[in-house]
Amino acid sequence: MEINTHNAEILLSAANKSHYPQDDIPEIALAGRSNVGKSSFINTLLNRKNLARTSGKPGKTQLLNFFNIDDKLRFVDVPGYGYAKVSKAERAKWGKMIEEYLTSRDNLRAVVSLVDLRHDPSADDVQMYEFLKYYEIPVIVVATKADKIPRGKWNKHESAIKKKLDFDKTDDFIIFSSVDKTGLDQAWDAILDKI
Ligand SMILES: Nc1nc2c(ncn2[C@@H]2O[C@H](COP(=O)(O)OP(=O)(O)O)[C@@H](O)[C@H]2O)c(=O)[nH]1
Ligand SMILES: [Mg+2]
Repeated sequence: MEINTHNAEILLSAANKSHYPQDDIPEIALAGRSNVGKSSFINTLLNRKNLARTSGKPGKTQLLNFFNIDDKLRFVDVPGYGYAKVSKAERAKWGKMIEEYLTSRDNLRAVVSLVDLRHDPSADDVQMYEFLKYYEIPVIVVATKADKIPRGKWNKHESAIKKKLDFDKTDDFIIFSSVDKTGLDQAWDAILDKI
């Protein structure tokens, strides 16, 4: 499929089902802990400096943000998890919103699950991955900030992450950097393969 990535815009923000777009355009959702590099990933894929806001204030976005890409594909930015300063009630609301989207959305083709290549996945990362596997949602694991560790150590970090996640070999695993664009083509290939 030919997609003009220059033709990208934020479409709407949704708190629940009633706000989701109603059509058959395929969606790729993006999930990860706050500060993992999710907004940077979206900006890098769409070759934009600041379409998805990269902010120093994690946990601010509490809605599902839908990005329209050339009327052929949507990215759905799921608010980051694991932000300590969020109340229990807010966390529960967040959980319900994500669960509703992930378990009921027919348009959803795959979830890009972002983890930091430098660190073992957090308990939240593992829980998210298990959740996606349970609901048989295809996952593209994107390990971010690869520029921060030497190339010679990438394999070791990849293995550690896969072990901790109990990684399913039918999923994709992509080492990524929004600084030097490592993994950019691979990420697009994996996404286009799912839609
Ligand atoms: N070195 C490096 N920094 C990154 C990368 N991706 C994101 N960052 C930085 O990590 C911080 C959080 O990024 P952001 O995209 O806002 O994360 P989000 O909270 O997951 O949306 C920012 O300071 C980014 O500049 C990357 O690939 N390499
Ligand atoms: Mg963000």
